[in-house]
Amino acid sequence: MNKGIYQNMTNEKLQKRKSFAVLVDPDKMNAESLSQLIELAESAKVDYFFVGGSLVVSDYLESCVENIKSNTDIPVILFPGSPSQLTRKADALLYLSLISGRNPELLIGQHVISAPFVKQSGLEVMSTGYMVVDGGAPTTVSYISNASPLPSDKSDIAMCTAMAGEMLGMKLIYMDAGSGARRPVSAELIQRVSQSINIPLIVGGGIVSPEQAYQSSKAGADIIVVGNAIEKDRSLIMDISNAVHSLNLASI
Ligand code: 1GP
Repeated sequence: MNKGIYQNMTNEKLQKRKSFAVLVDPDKMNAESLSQLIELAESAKVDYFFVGGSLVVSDYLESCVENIKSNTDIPVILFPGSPSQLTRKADALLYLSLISGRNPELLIGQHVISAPFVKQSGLEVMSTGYMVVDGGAPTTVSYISNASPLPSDKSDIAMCTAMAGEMLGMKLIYMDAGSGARRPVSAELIQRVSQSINIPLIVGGGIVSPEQAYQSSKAGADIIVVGNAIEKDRSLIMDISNAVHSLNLASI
């Protein structure tokens, strides 16, 4: 099993190279739509598949991961909304602690419960400071987490939260406006947070156009995540991937 995904992320960051992750929600997939998505992702040179969601109600997660694994070498990283969304069939796990909230269950409680499974799973575990930022509408993640999102105009809070996450030993920071957010995380917030940390910064939630993906990457996001928009329009995979990767041309 691939153990070098985090190493790869930090190498890319050092070289100021940007990456693109497609979020797969198993509830919204069947075998046919998934194989079409994999094909498109291969040709668009997508860097990662993230698999999961705030709430996964189908039992398709494990076979979804297996399906991706047997059809592509693009790494599969679990992005679980709860410990029930874990499978050792993936390559890596975003071990999320909701550091923007004050709900102890999501800061440490669920990790205690999942620790024995995670430890022996063989997954590459990447501790991630997860920051939910207000995206202009209540999202599933803010309801489920029972925690208020970080105000989108308070960049000082975002910056201090990310710094604290890094100093507590988190390997990644993920700023998320929530799936289907009305407003993605602003370029200003991304810029301030990225300038205050040295670990890779993942940004997602409400990104619906290549231009937004480009601006978020340019502002300092190392990995851009898109889910909803691609579910609606598959052709965006190629356009968003090109937009994000266009920033890498200078570093070749
Ligand atoms: C949500 O960051 C992800 O947790 C992606 O959001 O589905 O809005 O692209 P979208």
